[in-house]
Amino acid sequence: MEANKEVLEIIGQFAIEGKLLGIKSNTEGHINSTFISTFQEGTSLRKYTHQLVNGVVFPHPEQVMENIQAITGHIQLKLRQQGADQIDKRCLQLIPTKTGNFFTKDSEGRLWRTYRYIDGVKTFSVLSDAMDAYLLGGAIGTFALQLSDFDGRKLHVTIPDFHDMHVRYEQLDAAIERDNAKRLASVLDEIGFLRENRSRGMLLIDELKNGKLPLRVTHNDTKMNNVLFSEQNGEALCVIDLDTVMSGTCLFDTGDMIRTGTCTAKEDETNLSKVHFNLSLFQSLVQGYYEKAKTFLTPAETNLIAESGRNITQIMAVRFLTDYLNGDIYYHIDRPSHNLDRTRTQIALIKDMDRQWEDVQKSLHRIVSP
Ligand code: GN1
Ligand code: MG
Repeated sequence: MEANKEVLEIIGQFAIEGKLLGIKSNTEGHINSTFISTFQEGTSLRKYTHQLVNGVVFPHPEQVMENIQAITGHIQLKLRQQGADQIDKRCLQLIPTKTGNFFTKDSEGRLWRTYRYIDGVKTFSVLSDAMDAYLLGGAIGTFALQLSDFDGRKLHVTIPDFHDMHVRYEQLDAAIERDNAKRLASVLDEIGFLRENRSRGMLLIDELKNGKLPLRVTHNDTKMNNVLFSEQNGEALCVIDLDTVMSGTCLFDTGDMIRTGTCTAKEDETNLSKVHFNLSLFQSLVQGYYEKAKTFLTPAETNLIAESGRNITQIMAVRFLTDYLNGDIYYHIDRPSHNLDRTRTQIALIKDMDRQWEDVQKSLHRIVSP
């Protein structure tokens, strides 16, 4: 989507002081449409993030906003109580409209929101440094800790069964059955691999449903580029993209952190010889996470941290392949093979985890059972 007159009109509805200098579109996310504006207020420049929430992915976007308001309020209060510095950089902050709501709707009924833009930060799409991995793990662990006393039952379920592997496999089965995009013949190897791994993939969701894993507040999209790092001192400041905050097992979040933080290539890399699982980054990620989360984690959770990385990589392979077979109706794509490329990187990553599995487990146990 372009930064057109309609976007300008939407931005005008939010309670922002000063003069608009410019807007540009940001194409990083796979789901929502995002614009960054710059305003001049007196002598200072202030930036804002405006987002059109994808109404197909989130059929009840008002509920997404209620969840975000509740958890950002909770985290901001915690930060204030702790006397934290730079609170505006450590938690997303919604900007209200001129009439005091946290969103507005456009002429087609679609929901728009505005956040204060967090400046002076960077994100990673591939990690190479163990210290960054340690800090990333710390940020995800801190997020979980900040919300460990928030009652997850108060949150809306904005995407039902989001991390339910049974449901994701049923969606894949249906996509195979329909073969809408006539792509089935080209993905038989990928389907074979995912079918072989089907029953192992059910472990997390089954342990959650049978009560062996506790229900907590989870972010559900802790991929590495949803963590903002300070450009100034490299500190991991803030976990963003709160759309999928719901209740679940914290292993969904360790899993996505491991999936993205240990992979030596981008999620959509086409040269699979670049896709590896980096064990030393795994160790640093888990160390960083565990130091923050050990006060609340149960043994059942800590024991499954490595498995969670494999599990969430698998669910993403299933979801990308499903979308490829359905004709790319869910994720934004820039090329016809985009969802297939994403599927293949996920499978390559699982295969490399498996090659190193014994060491992965040893590494986990060195950290969690000193
Ligand atoms: C989507 O918000 P975004 O584009 O970062 C997806 C996540 C996937 C991710 C894969 C609501 O996240 O579940 O892990 O793509 N979000 C939704 O890159 O489906
Ligand atoms: Mg997201």
